[in-house]
Amino acid sequence: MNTLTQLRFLTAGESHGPGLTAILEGMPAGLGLEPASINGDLARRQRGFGSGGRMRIEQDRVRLTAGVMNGLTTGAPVALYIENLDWENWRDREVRPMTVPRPGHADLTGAIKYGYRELRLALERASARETAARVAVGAVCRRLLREFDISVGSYVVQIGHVIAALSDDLPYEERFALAEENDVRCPDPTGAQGMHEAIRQAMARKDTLGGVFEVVATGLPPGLGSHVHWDRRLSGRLMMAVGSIQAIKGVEIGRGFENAARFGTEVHDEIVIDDCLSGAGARTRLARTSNRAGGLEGGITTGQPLLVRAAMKPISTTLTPLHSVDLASGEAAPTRYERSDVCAVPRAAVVGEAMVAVVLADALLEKLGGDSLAEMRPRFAALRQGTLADLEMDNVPWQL
Ligand code: EPS
Repeated sequence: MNTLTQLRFLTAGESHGPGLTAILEGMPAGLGLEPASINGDLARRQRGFGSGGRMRIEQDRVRLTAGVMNGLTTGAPVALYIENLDWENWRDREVRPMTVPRPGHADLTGAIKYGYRELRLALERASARETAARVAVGAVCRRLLREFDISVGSYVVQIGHVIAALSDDLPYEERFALAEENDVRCPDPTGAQGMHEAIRQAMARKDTLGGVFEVVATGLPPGLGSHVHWDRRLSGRLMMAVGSIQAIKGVEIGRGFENAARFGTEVHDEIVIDDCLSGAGARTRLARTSNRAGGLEGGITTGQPLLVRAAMKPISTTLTPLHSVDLASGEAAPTRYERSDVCAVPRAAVVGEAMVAVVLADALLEKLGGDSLAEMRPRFAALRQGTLADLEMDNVPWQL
């Protein structure tokens, strides 16, 4: 099962085991790759108000153990390893049996599927600890995108009932920068205060909170993805990748759900001639008056910013017990608290960036081909950009 066409990546590792392993296959040769650029994203994933005690234990750092020589990718699989510092607290320890499944976690469904006789076996792999490995892989893909001036950022727009007030005029790069300045990753300072307070209240009432984040990619060329087959549409590929993140329950491209309540004439991004570029020597370009489609039409990039929005459910490990059943006794039993987070939306946004970066790097490789960065560059420069000159029409009668 894979939504990628050129790249492949696997992760392995348990939440409280020795560490996380990832292998990324299909990266072209010649890409400069230092652990520092990956560690920056790993650190960003660890920040955020609402985390439990675990984030005070971990200090995620990557070890690049294959596919990079002399600071450059070789085209061979890139192997990445992140140590779990918490392992020291678990190894050789007698672990308390876990027999009461938490509603919302994979405890029960995992045990039904795999026949586990101990629920922790499901928890260990279902845990969002695995997202550290995804962020490491995403950071490598982001390095490739950056070579073509494509950037991917994110910010939080809702936590619980608190919704950020963001002006449509606020440029994405500014949103990304503002999001780095507070512990809920929200570009609206007032909204950020409200979100921080909402998480604090959830802590006080021994509960958890979800929310919504946006991931935006800028600098994309038009023409990535395809309309010709269901599994080649970039919209679906992005939705699967982001929807596969732990606790994500809804993914939309642009304002998908909001647009569903509007007339078509209020939704579609009208096509105009960009006069700024016309005149002697310049090629006339087509432009849009809005970007409600979120940068994709027919499952293909339009060249406008690509916007993916994701809804995260409240974390299922709650300090206030929920009704469940003790599978050992067969009796009704309250859930027992396991150390966990109160709100992970600010951190999930960084994971969303990683998954979007992987899908976009894959789509770029699909479009350009190439075993090395050097082969990709001239092909990128030759891509159609949606100028009138690029789109000559036959304009004669024809037959299907
Ligand atoms: C998680 C539970 C918590 C989180 C963990 C995801 O871990 P622990 O049970 O060790 O306290 O902190 O996330 C991470 C370790 C991480 O790196 O993001 C869960 O049950 O999903």
